[in-house]
Amino acid sequence: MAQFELPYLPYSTSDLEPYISEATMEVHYNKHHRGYVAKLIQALEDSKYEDWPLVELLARASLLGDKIRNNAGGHFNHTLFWSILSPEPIKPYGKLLNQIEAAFESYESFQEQFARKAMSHFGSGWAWLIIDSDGILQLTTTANQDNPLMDVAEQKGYPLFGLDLWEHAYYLDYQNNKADYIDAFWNVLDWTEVSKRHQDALLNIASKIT
Ligand code: MN3
Repeated sequence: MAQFELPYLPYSTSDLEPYISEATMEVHYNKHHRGYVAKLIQALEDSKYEDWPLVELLARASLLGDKIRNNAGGHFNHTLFWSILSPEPIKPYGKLLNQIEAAFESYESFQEQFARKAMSHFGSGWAWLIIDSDGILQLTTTANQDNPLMDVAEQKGYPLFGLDLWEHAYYLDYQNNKADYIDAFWNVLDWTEVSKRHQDALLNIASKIT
């Protein structure tokens, strides 16, 4: 049996209000994410990929059928998404803030460029801040449940954070006002976890160079 499970949520489903409602979190975490996990396990049964770790499934997504690709991506993306949200978010700081300011001129300009990237994405998908294999910060989007760790991604890199652009992530709270949802996101994005991911990525890149 494939060992995947719905991750523990480190806050309650009502804690991100008013930015993300309890109703949205209940459907999103308890229904959508639970569904991705169940379908991933089901799809892996009787496939030759049953023992593969999640990162391996993503790295070789091009080999997999749509059902494994979509649900492995769905599980990874949502696990990351819950981990970077917090009712008491820490603002950007330290090395990552310095790198953001160097790459995007200022934190405000970074937010604008991220929002523009996310708004320009048509249909379901995700908007990402990634760090590429050269250590450069990049903004990118992926369709459906794809992500920048997949071999099929146009722009590859290590995701520092992602924003869910599926309508199920915002329609109950913002209807068609995707821009308001993106604005609200900054109020619950916690840079503690994002900075930890940045640190891990830099160490990983350095270990490959030296
Ligand atoms: Mn979602």
